[in-house]
Amino acid sequence: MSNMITATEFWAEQAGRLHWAQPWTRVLDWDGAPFARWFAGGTLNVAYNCIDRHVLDGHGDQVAIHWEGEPGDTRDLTYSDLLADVSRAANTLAGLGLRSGDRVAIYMPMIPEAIVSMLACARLGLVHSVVFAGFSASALRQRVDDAEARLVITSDGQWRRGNAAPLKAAVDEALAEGDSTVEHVLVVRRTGIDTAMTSGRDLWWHETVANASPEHEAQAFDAEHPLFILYTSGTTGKPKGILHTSGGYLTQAAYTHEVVFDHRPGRDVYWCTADIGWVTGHSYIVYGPLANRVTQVVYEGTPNFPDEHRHFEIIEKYGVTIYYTAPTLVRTFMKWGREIPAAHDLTSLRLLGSVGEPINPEAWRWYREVIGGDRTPIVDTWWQTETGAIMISPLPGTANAKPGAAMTPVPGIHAKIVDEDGNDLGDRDADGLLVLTEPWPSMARGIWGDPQRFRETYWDRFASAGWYFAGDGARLDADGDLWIMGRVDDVMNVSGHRISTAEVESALVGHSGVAEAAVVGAADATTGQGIVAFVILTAETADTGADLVHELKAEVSREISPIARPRDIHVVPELPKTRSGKIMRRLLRDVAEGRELGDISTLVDPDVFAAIARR
Ligand code: 6R9
Repeated sequence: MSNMITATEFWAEQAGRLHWAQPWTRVLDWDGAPFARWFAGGTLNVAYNCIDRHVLDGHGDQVAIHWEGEPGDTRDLTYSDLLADVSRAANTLAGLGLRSGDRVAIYMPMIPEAIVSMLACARLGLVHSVVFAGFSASALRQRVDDAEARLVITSDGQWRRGNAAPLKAAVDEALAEGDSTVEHVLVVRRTGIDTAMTSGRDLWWHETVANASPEHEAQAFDAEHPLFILYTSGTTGKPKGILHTSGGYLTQAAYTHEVVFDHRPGRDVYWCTADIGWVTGHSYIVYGPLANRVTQVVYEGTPNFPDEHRHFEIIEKYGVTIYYTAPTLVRTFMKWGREIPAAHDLTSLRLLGSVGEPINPEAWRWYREVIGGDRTPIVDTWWQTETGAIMISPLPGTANAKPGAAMTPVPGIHAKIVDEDGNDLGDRDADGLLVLTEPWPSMARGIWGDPQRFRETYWDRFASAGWYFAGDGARLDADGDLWIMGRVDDVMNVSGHRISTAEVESALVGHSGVAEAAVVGAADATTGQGIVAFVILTAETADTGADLVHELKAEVSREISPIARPRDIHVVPELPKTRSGKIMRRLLRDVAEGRELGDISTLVDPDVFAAIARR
């Protein structure tokens, strides 16, 4: 036992990866559990850690970002370039009167200015809330209001499969009605499409940031200073603003990026294909990689523009060594056929990663064989917006990874499988709920504005043990390796995106033709799950049929995002309910997946349901 290091010693050692302006006095303060304080008393600047220190260490000329625009334009940004751009943006934001702790919404496509904006916020102690640019105006408004953002950073438009789609117009729409807390909208010109500017409120990036001073001295903030809010779906219709802070978050993002991807600065060319609108973009494009002095590819567009070769061309062009993507994209590649990757030299790849949903063994094998040339390890990384960083993953040195298994918690992390009542099911042959038993540095510090919901959602279920309930089911096999089985709550996972059934239901019943709606996630060969809705129409609309289904799909796209668009909508006369009025989602899932019906004995009216199933 003598050479065993304690958990706090372990994390203190990991925090030593960062530059601290002032050292911490206490590694973990868990007195206010479940609200942790890590590295209390320490101060640091997150942007300084991601940029300045690399320049000061003589790496200013190293490329930080190989950026590839969808239309084919490219930009290389070195660490010196990044420092100048982030400093300019920080000076501009400070000049607008933004002060440490203020919130900034970032609603942008995958362009360098998006990353620059996040880092400029971090540099000033502003709290960013990145809203995925595929989200609708109303989703943006909801998030802007919840965080009381003073500034929105956006672009005139975004490239999507060769078309310039407006984006700033959605910001105008979002802010049109009623008072909002937004004082300014800062707009990057990306597509050149006509864009209305509201005088006094809206500013062009190229007229402000581009002319600002490239010198800015970073000030250190408390380790627990808020870094960002990121909204994610919960089991209710209202998205949760997950809050992350500075020192612990950056420590674990940097630690995991190095050990899970075996990343070595100056040698690797890394590419994480996520969007910055998701947590993966935060932790594994921006913070972890840049803290580790990465050279990375950032691609603006879709994988099939101008054709299905695009990702493989990019891997070949830049000599990508580490490629991190989602199972849904791997399955899409499978559908396109192996001759597409086979037309390219992919031998630079030495490590592949997967995130966002369980990867089925068939996709895992295809990924390794066809993309990885049967050579590369695959790291299947389990984590969540709430965990901030990777928690469970094989490490590349341990070559025994099993297709489809997330394997074991990374060093420093402790997980268990328990039953509904919180009984520990042991470390072999167990099937139950995944819990995390010890606090970790990058854990969420709460839900913005709603501490009670944070306790209720994650901590109340196993409160006496003090465990974090992840919302996922998992299995420990005979060797003690972990297999993540997917959500056990009403959260769907479509192409790695979390969408709550309640959110889609509320968009559907928002339509005047719909009386009631129930939504389930059904297994889908490409997207993992597909959204299947059952709706009861109001008397007036009951005979409009197919047109209405089409209109309802469009309504959900508009209200939430095209990602949330139901795959199927079934018009039904009745929904299966228990006597206590709960919709029996399990049965709807059986119907949606074309299975024999399970037990329908608890239904109020089993006959009605049998009629639905026959349709
Ligand atoms: C990083 C991210 C979190 C939920 C999580 C789980 C699912 C993520 C997974 C995985 C199986 C993996 N999930 N990674 N399931 N294997 N490797 O995806 O965060 O968007 O918050 O989603 O995604 O269900 O609970 P987030």
